[in-house]
Amino acid sequence: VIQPPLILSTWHFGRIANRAGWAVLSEGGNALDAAEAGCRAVEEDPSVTSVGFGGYPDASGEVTLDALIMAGPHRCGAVACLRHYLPAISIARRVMEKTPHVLLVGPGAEAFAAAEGFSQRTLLTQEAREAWERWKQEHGSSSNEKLLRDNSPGEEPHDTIGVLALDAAGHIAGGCSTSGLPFKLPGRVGDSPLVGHGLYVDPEVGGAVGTGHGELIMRVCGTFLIVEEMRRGASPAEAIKAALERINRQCRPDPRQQAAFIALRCDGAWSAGCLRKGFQVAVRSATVETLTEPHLVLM
Ligand code: SD4
Repeated sequence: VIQPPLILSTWHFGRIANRAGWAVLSEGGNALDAAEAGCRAVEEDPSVTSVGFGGYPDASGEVTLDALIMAGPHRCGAVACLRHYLPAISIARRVMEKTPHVLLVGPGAEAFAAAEGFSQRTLLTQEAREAWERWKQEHGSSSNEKLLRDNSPGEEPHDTIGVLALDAAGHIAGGCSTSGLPFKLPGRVGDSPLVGHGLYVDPEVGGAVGTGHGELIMRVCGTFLIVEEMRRGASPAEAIKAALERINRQCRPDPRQQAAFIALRCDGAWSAGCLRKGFQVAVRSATVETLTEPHLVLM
């Protein structure tokens, strides 16, 4: 248990998110603003090739973004398959605040972003284009079926920024943002923009965020499952273990596929776990600033 305020973020670039989010929390700001600021900082960083600007494109060379922000069942918004606009997390927040909807996709999400005053950006960097061209030379003539098999993330970067924040007033919020699996089939949407899959937050209980192979997480409503386990009294570690075991038992992950979760209860108790080694979580509070291994590696 860590005394709030506190912020947790996925992967090594979670430190970038935590720096931005902590600037909000340490000034007395709220958890929702911290989660948004954290995701936005990683989206704007071109060196992160799995999120926002600089993210790897889909099989057709188009960068498409998925993002969700959530403070509770009555406060959530998302975009999926969003092209040409940043920050996806802030556009998701506008969906939450300015529309009666939860999720906007593709051209509709882009028209909404434009109407909200966001300007078009080029999301594909030179590095990402070159990576796509290399991939295309190897796989370009493959059938869709083969593509689906081959674009499982091996050593390719494929990591979502996922943030959970708890502010000094005890409010919890989360955000997640990704360009999805690299070289995915056009139109593919992952777990990240879907409530209860890539992210779930319940102000009565806590929150959870997922990363890794979205198809694994989506098949079990991964983060909803974790929050419901915590509602029934499971610790964050036990709740994550239940979700990872469910994935392992029912989704038949192949040896290259990862799934990882962070869970945070409203009292500041937290945990992280993953199917296989490689996942890290960044933690920041008034007394802690660290990038650490998860408590559980299932296999
Ligand atoms: C997705 N879960 O689109 C995201 C990508 C990710 O580590 O987090 N990879 O499937």
